[in-house]
Amino acid sequence: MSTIPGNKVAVIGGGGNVGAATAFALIARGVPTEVLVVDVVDKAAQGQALDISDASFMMPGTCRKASFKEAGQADVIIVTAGARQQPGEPRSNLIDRNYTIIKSIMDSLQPIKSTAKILMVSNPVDVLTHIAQKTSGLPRQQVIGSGTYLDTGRLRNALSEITSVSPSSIHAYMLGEHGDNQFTGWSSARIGGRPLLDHPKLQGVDLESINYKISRKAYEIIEAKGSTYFGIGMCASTIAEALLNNTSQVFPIVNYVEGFGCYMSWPAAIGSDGVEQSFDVKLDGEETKKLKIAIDAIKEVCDKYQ
Ligand code: 6V0
Repeated sequence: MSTIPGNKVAVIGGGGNVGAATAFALIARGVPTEVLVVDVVDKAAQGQALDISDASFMMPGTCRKASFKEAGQADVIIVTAGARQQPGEPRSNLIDRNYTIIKSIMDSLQPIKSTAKILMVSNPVDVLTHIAQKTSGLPRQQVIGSGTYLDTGRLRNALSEITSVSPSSIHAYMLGEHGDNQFTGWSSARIGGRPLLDHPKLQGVDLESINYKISRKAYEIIEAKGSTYFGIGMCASTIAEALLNNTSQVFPIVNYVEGFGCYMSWPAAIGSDGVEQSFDVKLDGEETKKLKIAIDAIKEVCDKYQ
């Protein structure tokens, strides 16, 4: 099939589980894009690209292996490369290993297309988004991370089971950090225009146990099958589609929040220029304390990687 101008998505680390799930989701969801699979292990990229291209014949997208140089000219560059968590390991442990990998990737992609958007997925995603922005040379607005979008999906699924309302009609966010310092914005959550916590089926429900279950879900999956990839693949492909199609959709993604002075998982509207608007979420006293803990934790690590 011929290429689709202005719709090129590169997946760096596409030879691995998350990269392949992301590339596959782009094709399976019918995003009309040319997906470029790139990996330091060339054979892994080749294998995944060939396999995914077999799934593309009835869809508008195409998939093939590509070089780092070609990926640098993509419209959206998704980075899933790097070490993953071992069973029981916190995401923050991955920083030293993945810092070196992300820096070398940004060097290999140069010169990066000036209008490209980078979507970081590798963990710890909040800090690695900061590092990708510093090392890519792109403006902050064009460098984002998948953040707590996946955790927000887990939250909405859990709330949907309790309230019997579709997850897409539950306006609640996981915020702060995609990691141990994430928290739920309960006080700002809405359902049908009403405060979520007023819903009759949520009366007497232990909210902390919902939070705990969500924050542990990745650990549970890793314990059982070694890694998580289908959910995040769907999230990354959805964010990429919003960037390509200029939809101005709001996601809880890692973006630079001026008021906090750091990258943070926070609701933002995104389109073809990257981040268009970041929102001022109302928090209660307890949530404000949790936000401060998340900001301090992210800043402490980012300060070491200026
Ligand atoms: P994986 O299956 O080991 O794949 C990683 C891939 O990266 C491999 O194919 C490597 O060859 C490749 N790679 C390593 N170094 C480079 C390099 N310099 N250039 C290009 N490719 C390279 O791991 P998996 O896919 O499971 O996880 C990848 C990353 O995603 C990890 O950091 C995970 O922690 C992270 N995840 C992030 C999630 C999120 O919500 N943000 C969710 C799940 C996993």
